[in-house]
Amino acid sequence: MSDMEKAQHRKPVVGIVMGSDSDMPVMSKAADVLETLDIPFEMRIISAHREPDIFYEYAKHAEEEGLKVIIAGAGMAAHLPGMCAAIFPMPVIGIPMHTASLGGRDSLYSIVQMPSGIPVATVAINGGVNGGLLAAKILATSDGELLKRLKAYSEKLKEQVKAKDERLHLQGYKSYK
Ligand code: RP5
Repeated sequence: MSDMEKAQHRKPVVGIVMGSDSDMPVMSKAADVLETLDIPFEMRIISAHREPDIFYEYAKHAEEEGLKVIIAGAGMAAHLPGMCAAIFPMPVIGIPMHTASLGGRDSLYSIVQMPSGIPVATVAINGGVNGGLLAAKILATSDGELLKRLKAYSEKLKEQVKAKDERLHLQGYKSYK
């Protein structure tokens, strides 16, 4: 089996779940981060409201399936992350979706305002990248190799900003592209 095939067959340790396929543009950013950092993940579309029975089975069995972190994204009355946290015993990261009617404040408040005892680590509205990174950082607390990859990722961000600053210096702000 080639290295690529082996990687594809590794058991997922992160579950990415979203309430609707309309959440995909944001949730795919979390997936891209995990892929970049070589973390095996699975992705599901499961609605806590529209199919509560299927949702319950997912959350109930996530631990025995080997998941260590769940990243849950939802919009409007966004109960998916909180209900994952109520059932799954390990960390749940919530990603509130931007919404047309209330600008995502509905999703944000639904996800962040959890009652004591049931935390959801909530990132920014549409914060797909940070959702993925936070999951990686949680896993890196017990994985030195992953921590090295995360440090390299941060270094790359720093280099990108430095390059922009240099371009600004060379081009001046009027012709900065
Ligand atoms: C939530 O309702 C989903 O997470 C989505 O953000 C929102 C709207 O869903 P659709 O009507 O686009 O399927 O459950």
